[in-house]
Amino acid sequence: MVDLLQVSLVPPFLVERLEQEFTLHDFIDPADPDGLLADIGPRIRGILASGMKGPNADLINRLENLEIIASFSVGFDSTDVVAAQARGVIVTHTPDVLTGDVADLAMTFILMAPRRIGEAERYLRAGRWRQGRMDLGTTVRGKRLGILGLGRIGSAVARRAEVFGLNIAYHDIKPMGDLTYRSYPTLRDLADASDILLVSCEGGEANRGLVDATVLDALGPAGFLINAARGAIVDQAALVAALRDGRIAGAALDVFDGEPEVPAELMAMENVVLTPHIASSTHETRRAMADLVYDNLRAHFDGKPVLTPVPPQA
Ligand code: 8YV
Repeated sequence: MVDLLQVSLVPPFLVERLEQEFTLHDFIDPADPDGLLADIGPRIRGILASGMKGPNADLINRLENLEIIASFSVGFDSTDVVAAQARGVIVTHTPDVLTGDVADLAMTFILMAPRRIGEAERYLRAGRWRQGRMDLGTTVRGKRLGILGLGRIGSAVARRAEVFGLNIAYHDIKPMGDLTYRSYPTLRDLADASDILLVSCEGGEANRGLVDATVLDALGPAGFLINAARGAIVDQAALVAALRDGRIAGAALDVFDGEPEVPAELMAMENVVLTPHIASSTHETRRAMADLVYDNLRAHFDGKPVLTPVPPQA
């Protein structure tokens, strides 16, 4: 059986399925990584990774017989793809199958933050309804939604947001062809022209801190920030400061820089919706992601082309 190194937690049903056809070695939190690699390293031909954790260049380069890294995620920022591809190692991810659920959560956030749904629920549960009515929320209909990154997920959110009467614009590094949505040349211009700013671009070093204090100030005191992409795309300290000082109105966040740690200051804020990276966490989507991880590995080791390779990054 082919030997695989598992560097991240994935659902048990994927582990069980893989274990029927592969030998899986647990490398999630190894007590003695060097000792383990000295023992099994030469046999490892594949790595099982996720959006939370993937192999760095050091690990990739120590596995001389590595052929493929299969990530249980659409985002591949946790894996050093450039190092892998430089060595001819294939990297696969799980696009498309999770687009609908991630877009649904982002659309939910777009409604939740301005309508103060999280706050309203806490208000009721705390028994405060008896003392009076909660303050008013803000309607989303007719508001301007700015999308940073109009890829698969950004476009799927745009389609949903149209139904809710939002006016859509975007900023993307790639040309998007003939779209009815207005494109802004810079993220700052987009933020300036938005009531709600959705972060929907790739993670990774190139996009670290892209949404900084100047972008948040351009969004302004009536603006909301939505992020279900990667925490590090937003300068988290700048976001906390902008929320604390009322320089933006609120935020809804599924991802954090340094998750699962979440800044205590954010947790204490009423005008912030917080969820623990659940955008793709449905039974249906997680099964589909698991199937795609399996299918990619199976295809590769059967000598066939993989289904969903990460395109060349360098
Ligand atoms: C997963 C993700 O939560 O697809 C991604 O990029 O971040 C998520 O779907 C993650 O891969 C699970 O570890």
